[in-house]
Amino acid sequence: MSRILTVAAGQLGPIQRSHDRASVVARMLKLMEQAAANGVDLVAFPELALTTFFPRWFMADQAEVDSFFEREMPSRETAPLFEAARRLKLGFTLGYAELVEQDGRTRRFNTQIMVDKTGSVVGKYRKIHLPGHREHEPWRAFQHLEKRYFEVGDLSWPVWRAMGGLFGMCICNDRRWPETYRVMGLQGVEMILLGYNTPVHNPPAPDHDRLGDFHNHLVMQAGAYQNGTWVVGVAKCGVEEGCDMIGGSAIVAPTGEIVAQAITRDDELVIARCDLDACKSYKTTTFNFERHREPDQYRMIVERKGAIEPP
Ligand code: CDT
Repeated sequence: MSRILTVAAGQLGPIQRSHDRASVVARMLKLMEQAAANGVDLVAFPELALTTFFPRWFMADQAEVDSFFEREMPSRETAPLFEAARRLKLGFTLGYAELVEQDGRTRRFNTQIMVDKTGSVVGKYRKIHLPGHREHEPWRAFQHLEKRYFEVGDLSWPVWRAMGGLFGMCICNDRRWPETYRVMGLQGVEMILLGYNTPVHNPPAPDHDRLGDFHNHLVMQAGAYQNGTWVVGVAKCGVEEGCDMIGGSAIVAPTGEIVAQAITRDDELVIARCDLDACKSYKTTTFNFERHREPDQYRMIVERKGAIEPP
């Protein structure tokens, strides 16, 4: 048995602050055209794919912050992506900053949607693990103010039936946390699509800088293997507004192996034929959760937040 889905990571090179949404969408459309010409079913785009990675700046003026957010999806500027999906019969995922009136107030999330071949939104995820800090920290070479500009996502990690498989999403820092993959693994996920913006330099821990690419693949490969799922990781990368960001977009099989990987830090399509049935061997043996998991022994994972050392 095989259920082949041809998937592409639509890696994007840097987006400078002066680049408008129309120019970014034009770049994405070019990748979508290439994808369709190569028989791709689904192309994944990065986190916050429509603008530069704005949490690198402290902005006191909320109107300035909000200029990076989308109030509707599709919007006038993003509609061509949805039209291309219909025309090319090509699904896509898209990360963007979402501003929404919800629960009687304005809320802001770091969001990713999945759109199917008919141009319909089939899934939405709001980033849960927001890295960085809340206040201006001028000592840093650049800021990472996701905790200031976004709320923690309120949708957990849903898994959707689409395109003949079971799909889930997460965003950037989420990929470093095993809980992210496990929540989707417990819903039988067969492919996790995730976008990222990862600076090479981590101001609080510069000793990690040389390991950025290694850690990127390490966590995605572990998440894939331990949950018997495909993982598609897509970078926005290169030097953006003077900030160097890792590339390494990769398609990881349920074996834990990388089957395709970007070679540039620019706009690049990374394609792989993914057999969703390749998940089965892992989900029914080594990682047969029903048979082998012992949730009673894992209670601390949900009851305790920070580590408490024994006395
Ligand atoms: N966008 C994002 O989540 N980036 C973070 C950078 C590390 S923040 C200290 C990441 O985990 O890749």
